[in-house]
Amino acid sequence: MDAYDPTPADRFSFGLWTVGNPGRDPFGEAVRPVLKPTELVKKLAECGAWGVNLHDNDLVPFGASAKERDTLVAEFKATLEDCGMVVPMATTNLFSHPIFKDGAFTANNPRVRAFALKKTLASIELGVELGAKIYVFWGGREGVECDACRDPRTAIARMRDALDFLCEYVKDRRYDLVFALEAKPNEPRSDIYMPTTGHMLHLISTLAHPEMVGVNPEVAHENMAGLSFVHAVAQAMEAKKLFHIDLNAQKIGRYDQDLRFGSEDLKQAFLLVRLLEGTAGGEPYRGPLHFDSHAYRTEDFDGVWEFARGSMRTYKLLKARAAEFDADPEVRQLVAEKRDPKLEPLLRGFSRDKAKQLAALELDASAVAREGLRYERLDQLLTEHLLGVR
Ligand code: GCO
Ligand code: MN
Ligand code: MN
Repeated sequence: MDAYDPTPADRFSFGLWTVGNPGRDPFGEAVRPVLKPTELVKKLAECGAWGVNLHDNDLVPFGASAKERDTLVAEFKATLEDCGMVVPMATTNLFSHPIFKDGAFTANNPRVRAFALKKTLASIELGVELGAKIYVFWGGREGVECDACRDPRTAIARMRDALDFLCEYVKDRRYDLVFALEAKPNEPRSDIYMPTTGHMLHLISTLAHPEMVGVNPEVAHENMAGLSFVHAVAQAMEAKKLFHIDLNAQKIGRYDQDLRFGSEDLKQAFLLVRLLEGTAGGEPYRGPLHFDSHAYRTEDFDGVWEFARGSMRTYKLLKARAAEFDADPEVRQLVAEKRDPKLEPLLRGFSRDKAKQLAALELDASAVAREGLRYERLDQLLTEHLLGVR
């Protein structure tokens, strides 16, 4: 045990579908047996996790009777209690059953949309019963291959209708539950609607209850789109909409790899942890730190628990490195904000007078442009902190 070993105070969570993933892929069968949800909870607790998240069908198989459901839920709750684990987030599987082949809330057939809503209502009940405070919406199949099948505006409107309906439901039931929307650009569909966190942030601003809805950005998904995950998360934080986060790793331009957090692009992972922890002085994120990732298909169950511990340790290692980086006097000096008490008041809060002063401003653009900004030094310092030599 060292300072980087996870404890429940670190707020780390895993999905049942993550450590429980048997390693099936489009080209090959499962390489690991399917463990019972209660077994997964016990092992996660042993690894130092705080929470476990689930889709409805990770716990209650599709089509189970009410009696079977209640037995499974009771057994699961008892195990959570024994292990001191919580369920911070729950979600609905709206992608596995063939009925969802054309999407769920955005499908063209109203019977599919009705089934998706009905399934989500039941799944919200399950989540609330297990104590979840966050409900994630990942529109796995809310997209197209054949784009001519509907006007994309119709898909957006249908998604809005579903979210508005479900917000009202939660309010009507007086549940202490918020929604978090998770974007993904593609996979399993060729194109998924509202493909980035930015798209989701805009959709939220058009909802009937925007205050109840935030985002659940995922490292892999923003990377698949070739975008900066750190910037997406920062925009969500700035908008006070970072309700949840899916941590993993991904190479740009590949299929959704869902790799162990920090196992690709350590620098982005460092900058992400720095942002989430507020070591540079910004407001930190205080929600669950969820790993939505899978162990390599090469692993047996020892490898899976190695993967789980590794994910959490890497986060804590990066948190320590980020704190040291931001405490480094040379770094502080390099990132210190330039001040200009005469100019700064002109830059905020329009008035005709300020516009006039700006028009009359005498500024030697070439002299300003000649200054070197020393970002090479700053970036090298980051690398040296990351590699543990400073
Ligand atoms: C994926 C998604 C999912 C969701 C999960 C919870 O690419 O498969 O990331 O893992 O996060 O369905 O909503
Ligand atoms: Mn995810
Ligand atoms: Mn994913």
